[in-house]
Amino acid sequence: MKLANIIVLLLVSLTVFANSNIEATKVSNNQLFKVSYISKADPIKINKIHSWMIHLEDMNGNDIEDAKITIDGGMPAHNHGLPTQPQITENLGEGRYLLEGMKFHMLGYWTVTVSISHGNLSDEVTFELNF
Ligand SMILES: [Cu+2]
Repeated sequence: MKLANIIVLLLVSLTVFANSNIEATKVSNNQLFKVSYISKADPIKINKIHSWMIHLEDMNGNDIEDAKITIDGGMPAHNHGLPTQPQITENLGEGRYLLEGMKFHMLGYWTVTVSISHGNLSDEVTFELNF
């Protein structure tokens, strides 16, 4: 492969990697829920408050409509949490929830943990973001 092609491929992969903070889907730690988020800000800018939409499904693909969701997170390497206290402010129906108050105030590796309780089930999932 020509060097130029390799460089183009690298740039494309880097772009994809950089955009990967915008959305993600993961199964919760105990395999109870499938959890997705989409950032309403694209790209997510450092120090800028923005919203996410969270989507919840059970493992059969049914929307979960009346869950309680709390958010925690931070930078493990720096031993600090999120600079804000993001909250679910609206149940949007069809398993979607509006999460307001997201903010990342420095470059680096962040985790965002979504804790879910629904009926007598609770579980959590941790998303990883790199800025
Ligand atoms: Cu930090």
